[in-house]
Amino acid sequence: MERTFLAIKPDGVQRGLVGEIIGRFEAKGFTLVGLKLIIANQELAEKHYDIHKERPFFKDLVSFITSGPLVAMVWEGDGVVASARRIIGATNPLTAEPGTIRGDFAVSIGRNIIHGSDAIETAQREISLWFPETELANWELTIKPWLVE
Ligand code: DAT
Ligand code: MG
Repeated sequence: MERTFLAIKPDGVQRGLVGEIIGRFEAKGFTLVGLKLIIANQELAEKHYDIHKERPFFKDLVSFITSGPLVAMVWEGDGVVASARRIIGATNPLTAEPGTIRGDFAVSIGRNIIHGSDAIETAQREISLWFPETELANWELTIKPWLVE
């Protein structure tokens, strides 16, 4: 079953948006299989954003993501990787569509509330980076027949 890694960044936590954001993915019909609030250390943050290490904003990005608690999550469902990216919206919140998380709640690229894996392979890498297998729950929604034909 397809899974993605999502993280409500420290700005989303500080702004009290945790419930609102989790609620959007629950209401959509995806399944939460991993959830924890943690303050990421430098090493974890640098590994997570490894692909951006040559970018000018890398240092600020790592310092922001480690600046306070974030909510790390794994969500499951058919097509969840791409769908979550659409629910999250464009990287720059000013161009993110209204109705998306970034479009509704943010104004700045450096404070864009939430991370979501950009591809299935990226999701697998990020899930194993943030969650040991023992912290993931293998379960099925009892209402699944009302969600999936
Ligand atoms: P996304 O988070 O939409 O996958 P990304 O992977 O390109 O976007 O970049 C990771 C994060 O880095 C992004 O959420 C915010 C920050 N970022 C990206 N581009 C930036 C820029 N030009 N200036 C400052 N921060 C940037
Ligand atoms: Mg990205």
